[in-house]
Amino acid sequence: MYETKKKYEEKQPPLVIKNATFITSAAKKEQFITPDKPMIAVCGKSNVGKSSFINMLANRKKLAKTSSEPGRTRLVNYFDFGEFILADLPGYGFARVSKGEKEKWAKTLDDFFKDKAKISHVFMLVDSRHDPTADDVQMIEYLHYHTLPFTVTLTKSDKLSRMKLNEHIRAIAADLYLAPANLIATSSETGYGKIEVLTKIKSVIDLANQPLPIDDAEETNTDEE
Ligand SMILES: Nc1nc2c(ncn2[C@@H]2O[C@H](COP(=O)(O)OP(=O)(O)OP(=O)(O)O)[C@@H](O)[C@H]2O)c(=O)[nH]1
Ligand SMILES: [Mg+2]
Repeated sequence: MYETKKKYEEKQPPLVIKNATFITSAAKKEQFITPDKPMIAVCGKSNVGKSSFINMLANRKKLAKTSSEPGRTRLVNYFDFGEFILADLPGYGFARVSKGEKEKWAKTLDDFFKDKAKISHVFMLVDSRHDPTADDVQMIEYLHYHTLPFTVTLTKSDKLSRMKLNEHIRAIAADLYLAPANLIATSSETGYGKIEVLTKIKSVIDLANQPLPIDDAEETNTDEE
């Protein structure tokens, strides 16, 4: 496994993350931040590996708190990655919480995604070992409905053989009505898929930083100051 890790990290990354830092946590929309650079959100069911995915990108073990106990991240946690902001969202679909708490999480997620002008991209994480849950399918429908750009990213792929992983990629893609080539398989244990994720992030940042065409720029400048 260590050899594998080395192999993935030897490739030249398209984007170098040097010093990612924690910015703040938000429990409700009044605490959400308005970043001055592209913001990328990471969502998925609880325990799927969102915080580990963020740590993999940051090259840090403990930037985002991880836990084997599902439902740990109950807040929106913002991280500064230099050229972009990453938002670690509360996981959904955790059974062992009260109805009231579930509703609170759903509201936080809804408030977060409603402000879609702030969101440049969403990494929607799905466990590579299992079929997508009903909550995953609902999340995808939600992202489609709100026309939020997203990439389905499979986690924990180190737990499958290469053959099984390819099988699962095809099956999960079919369940979510996506082309298998649009999914990125990752492992925060080995760094597998990290280059593909960074390549996607680089293209998202480049697109977000492109100047607006003149007409659009005039339209968006009509805000009262
Ligand atoms: N083998 C393996 N384990 C992983 C991977 N990613 C996450 N894990 C483990 O899965 C558990 C949950 O990971 P987290 O990153 O805390 O998951 P999360 O989605 O942030 O969870 P919540 O914040 O509770 O919703 C931890 O025990 C991690 O070590 C992976 O790529 N491979
Ligand atoms: Mg987490």
